[in-house]
Amino acid sequence: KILIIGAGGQIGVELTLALRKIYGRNNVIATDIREEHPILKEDNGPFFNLDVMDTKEVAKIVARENITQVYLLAAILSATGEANPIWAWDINMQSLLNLLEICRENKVKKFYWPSSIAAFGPNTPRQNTPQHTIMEPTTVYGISKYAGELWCQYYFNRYGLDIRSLRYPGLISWKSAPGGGTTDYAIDIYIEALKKQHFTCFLSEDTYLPMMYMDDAIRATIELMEAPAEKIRNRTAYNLSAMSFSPKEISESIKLHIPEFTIDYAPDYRQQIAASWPQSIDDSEARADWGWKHEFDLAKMTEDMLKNLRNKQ
Ligand code: VAH
Repeated sequence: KILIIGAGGQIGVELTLALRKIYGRNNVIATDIREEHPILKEDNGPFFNLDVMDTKEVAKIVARENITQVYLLAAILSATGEANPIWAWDINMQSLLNLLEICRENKVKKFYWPSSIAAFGPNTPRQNTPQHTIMEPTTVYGISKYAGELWCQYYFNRYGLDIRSLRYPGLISWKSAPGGGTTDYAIDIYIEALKKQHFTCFLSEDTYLPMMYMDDAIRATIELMEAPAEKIRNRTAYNLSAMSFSPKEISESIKLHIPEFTIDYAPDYRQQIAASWPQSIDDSEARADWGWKHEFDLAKMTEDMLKNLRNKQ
């Protein structure tokens, strides 16, 4: 059985639905500290309220439900993390350490924990950022993701725990709300374009960032987890990429569908977070090792986002 922790989050909701399609609804247990997400309620699969920091409770569920795979998606993201650094570090790190120990003790077969391009920093080469390069993240979220990658590699090397991870770019989705990220302007812009035909962007117009449509991110996660263990060369986290764009470029792609759409820019504290991250990512090792290939570019994503957001209204 599969346990998903943080199943109510931006990635969690869609990953839960996707895994249930593959493994069967009752074999994928969704948990979250918040009450069950409406989309999961509708899906009517197994759900428990669970605080990832309650180690005893987590261990009880893993043992009682004969869990063989764990997806740990609970985290405090970059923008929120900067407002509460110690709290964000504690949650992001202690949750991972709790689960690494529980998975080791219960001989869980596979463990997934997401990293992020936030694990890179301002000294990292910013174009086509390589898989192996200078890290030195400058946000608490990024520090926790880089430290977490090294802990994952440690548990693989020392205990043989089959842990896998991806350095997600900014993820764009319409089904579930984002949670305090710096890249979330790229979600809000679509919602505001439909509602008000105008958007005030908290990043400057030429802020290039690596981005990915959620459909691609979910497929990448499942393809990574289903690849034969011997193909996995990186036990920190794989670089993963689809596209890079700036607020100016995404607004142009929206104008093709909503000609009256206008945008203005009011960069805030999230500008320097974005400025510390790469502008484009080299994911050739993911493509070579387990056949990664993205499907959504900016035009295709904009079309899909606007179509789905219109239907959702
Ligand atoms: C954030 N969406 O903005 C997340 C992600 C690369 C960005 O880690 O914090």
